[in-house]
Amino acid sequence: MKRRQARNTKMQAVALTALLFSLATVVLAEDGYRLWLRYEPLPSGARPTIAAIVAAGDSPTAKAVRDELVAGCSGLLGRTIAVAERVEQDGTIVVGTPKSSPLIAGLKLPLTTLGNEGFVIRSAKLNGRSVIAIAANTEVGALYGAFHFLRLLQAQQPIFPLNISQKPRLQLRMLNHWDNLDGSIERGYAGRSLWNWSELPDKVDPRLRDYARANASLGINATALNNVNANAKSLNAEYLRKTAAIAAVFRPYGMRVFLSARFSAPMELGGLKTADPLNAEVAAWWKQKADEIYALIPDFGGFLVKANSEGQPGPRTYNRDHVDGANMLAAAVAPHNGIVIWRAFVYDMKDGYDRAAAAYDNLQPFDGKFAANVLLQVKNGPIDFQPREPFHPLFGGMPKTQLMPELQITQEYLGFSNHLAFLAPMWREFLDADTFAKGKGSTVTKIADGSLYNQKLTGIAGVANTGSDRNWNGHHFAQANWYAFGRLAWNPDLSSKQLADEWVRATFTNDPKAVRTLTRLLLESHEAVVDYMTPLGLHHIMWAGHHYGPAPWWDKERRDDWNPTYYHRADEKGLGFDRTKTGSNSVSQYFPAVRDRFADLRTCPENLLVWFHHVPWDHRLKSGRIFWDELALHYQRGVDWVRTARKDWDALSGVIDAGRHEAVARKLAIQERDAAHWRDACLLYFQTFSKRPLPSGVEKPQKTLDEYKAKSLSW
Ligand code: BDP
Repeated sequence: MKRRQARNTKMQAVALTALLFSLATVVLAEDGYRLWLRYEPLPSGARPTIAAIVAAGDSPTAKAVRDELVAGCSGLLGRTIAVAERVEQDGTIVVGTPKSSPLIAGLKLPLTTLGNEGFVIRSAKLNGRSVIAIAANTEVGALYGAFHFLRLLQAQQPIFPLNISQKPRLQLRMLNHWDNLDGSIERGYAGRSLWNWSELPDKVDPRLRDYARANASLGINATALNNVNANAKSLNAEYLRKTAAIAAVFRPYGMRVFLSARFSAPMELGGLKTADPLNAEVAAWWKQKADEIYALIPDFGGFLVKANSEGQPGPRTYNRDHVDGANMLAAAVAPHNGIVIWRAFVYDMKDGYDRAAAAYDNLQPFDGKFAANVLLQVKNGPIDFQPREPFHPLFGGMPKTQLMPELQITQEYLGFSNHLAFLAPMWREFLDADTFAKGKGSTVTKIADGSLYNQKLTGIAGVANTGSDRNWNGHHFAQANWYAFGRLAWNPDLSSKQLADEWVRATFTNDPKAVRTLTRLLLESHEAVVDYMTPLGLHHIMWAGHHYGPAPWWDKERRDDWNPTYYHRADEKGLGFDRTKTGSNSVSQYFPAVRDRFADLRTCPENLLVWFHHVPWDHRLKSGRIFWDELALHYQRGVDWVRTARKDWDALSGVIDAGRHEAVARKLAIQERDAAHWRDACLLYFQTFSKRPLPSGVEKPQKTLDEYKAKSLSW
């Protein structure tokens, strides 16, 4: 009986592998769907010995582990690697937990400090055979271990001998989807929402399993399904059943579901007259709602809340404060071990106000007042996901509050899914930033991972760039940002170079020359985008509303702080927002060492110059050039980079599969057009103030300023 079972599993594995191969070569010929989980055969000289897979357990997660290892190893080694009952050959992979697998239990691996998600991968001896043990305390840990092992294979890392032990540094590694219930995605550039609300719960798109696989392969363990500009309907009984169906698909992959909650839902859904958080009926409504949700989704993560921001309702609507609101919701989910993620993206506008100071002013006074199951989610910079921002002063500024960074993976301000911009270097800059909160070395990473202030609950969120496009992200290279976010959430110390290298090898090719070119392009790309969009500290000069392309001249928005002119303040003297003592003084929100460095024009990093200073056009920079010339040369440098990148990419034709090569080439052509447009429009406009000629080396604008003003760039 047992033997027949084993034979069946073996036959299933063979069939599965055959199917995967045929899908890979026929239907799915390199359209990007398989992301970094392509498992294409390694070069024949680079295939290690793997004989079989011994995988214990029958749970959906154990099955996921088995399926992934079979598909991955078979694909990479170019032959079927099947499931075996016992260890009979050298090079057998043994995977499981001490509970599910007597073999793993017998190895007595050091798992005690690895928690619920960590894993060990180790070369060992069993039955006199050399094996690779992938072991964890939980099956999800084993799944993470399996994906890590496959990553090593894909990157052609040596796998004999192995002695790896890992656990995630942050607890909540989360995507935030800004998906609306009608299928549209706010700031989404890769098609429609992946959640087919109208078909759920009866029909669940099989693609959701691949979404969960991709996330689990990186260690992402949570996802908020709906837009922070939330519709109360997502909390009604009908939608909760739909969400439960999604949660069921994600569960085996270790992913918990969160929902964005509209603060006024008790009125919209419950018919109450108020949503005042101190009103007993309101609190009772939320408690009952939480009970209802947890009855359907026992491992529901909790609520993500955008309150009193950009017109959303919140406690302040009822003359209460952020703590009243967050803690009331926290009490509702606390009995179920739920979490409330309260967003700090709050920037009420008063006259003469500096928006960069707003979140700190609004939230910092509440330090130490939030409940134990509340996380305050703070964007990386003080304004809004600009191509370059200094770190947000709330990091380090709220020692008694559990903070969690919010990054934006979707490229709202970075050329949508048209521009190649690898964001790992930007996130590294943020994570490495030294807040000096407890002296030198108080980096954002140490605040996020809880080590600086002993923060119990930790996390990081990324606003997702996924959609229904076949390649998930619109631009093949935008997949790298999803990848890098997930990997950094697991280990915020990973270098951009390692991330680029891993991703290129798994996603495109192991060809050494191509790997070198592609990693270089990735690593240079973000700075190039900054150069042609917002060099030297410029920010928020995008066309209002859609944020694609430049409109530094724009001053017609209802709110002053939605206007580019508010941010750059160009005049005949110079350019930039004075945030020092002579201006808004919001620089004083940073700790003294940082404040003093930013506040002095001589020590301020040049890449943030006009973020903090109104810089005279003829101010001399380190290069010896005056500010105006340097600005113009940065714009030109950005354009030049895209041109070279196109040539580099063209030279890879034949090395990269035709489908993806052509798709990326088309995107790069758009990027070049856009970069030149950015340069010309911005320089022509700023020139009306600087009244200086373009320095040599900067090309003549292609159109007149009026033409640029008349029509926005189209995407
Ligand atoms: C801005 C977006 C807007 C979001 C908002 C937010 O333009 O669509 O709703 O952030 O984060 O970046 O709430």
